[in-house]
Amino acid sequence: MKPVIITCAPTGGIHTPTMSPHLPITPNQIAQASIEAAEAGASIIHLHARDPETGKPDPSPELFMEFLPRIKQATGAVMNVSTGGGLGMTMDERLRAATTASPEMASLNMGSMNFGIFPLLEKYDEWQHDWEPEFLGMTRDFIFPNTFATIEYALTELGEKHGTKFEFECYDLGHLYNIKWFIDKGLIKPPFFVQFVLGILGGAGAELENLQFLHKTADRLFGAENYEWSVLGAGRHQMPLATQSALLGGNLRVGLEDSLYIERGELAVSNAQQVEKARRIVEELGRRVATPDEARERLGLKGGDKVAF
Ligand code: KMH
Ligand code: ZN
Repeated sequence: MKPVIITCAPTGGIHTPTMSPHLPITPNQIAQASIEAAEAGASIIHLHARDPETGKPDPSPELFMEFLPRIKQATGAVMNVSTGGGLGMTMDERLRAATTASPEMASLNMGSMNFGIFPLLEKYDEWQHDWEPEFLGMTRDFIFPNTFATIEYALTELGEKHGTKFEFECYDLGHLYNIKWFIDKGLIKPPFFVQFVLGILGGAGAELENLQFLHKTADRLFGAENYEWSVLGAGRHQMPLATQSALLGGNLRVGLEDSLYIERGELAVSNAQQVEKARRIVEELGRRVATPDEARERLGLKGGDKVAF
């Protein structure tokens, strides 16, 4: 089996400051968390930005530009700029940081869907900021829009024009068929990277059977030799699914974007702590962790010297 590509997503746009004192918020904190995660074994860093005062997800390229060069200088890691952004942002807002930074990788969500994070409301009695309960609550009546037109726009504006390659985030079976549609149109070319996202309310549940079926379907649609696959389990499913992926020959993603915990009832004190745990699991299973350059090679990335930061 090939070495495991570990992606770390240090902050995301889903969890809010009340939920953990360890969630990186400021550009400084995001840079520090990313550098530590890379040192612990993550070869790809999946990045969002937040308003440094309120912690609210913020798409401003200026914020990204505060941490991207710092992480690049301190590590060899591949920088992956999210185009998922924060729930409720327009597609233009979601793309702006990536088209400004011209990174080696960007995320791309492969279908429109319900994206319910409102159940988190019940877990907290008090909030640090008013925006937090409003943001979570609005997802009861929210569709995360990723239409064919917007996906095509990202594939051309970012993929074709910047040579950026994607972390194709697939939350359900139909999303694989959407990838296939764009392969047939010539807009997605191998090698490409598929992230199976399991356990989001609105997408497929985090069961092993789902992962196996998605993986089997992807092999059939794309050909196993044409793509790399990875798994992200939301919340308590994070480490169990990461372990399953390592067992099945896949890659994995951890980070506080996806889970705030290191084990049941215990908050992770850092992103690096989750990367270290994932790495221990991988190595116990007889695999090793891929270096950033191995990830670049396998994913066909343009190289860290061809970005705009
Ligand atoms: N937060 C994850 C469930 C993105 O940034 O494009 C999905 C995600 C979206 O990573
Ligand atoms: Zn993300």
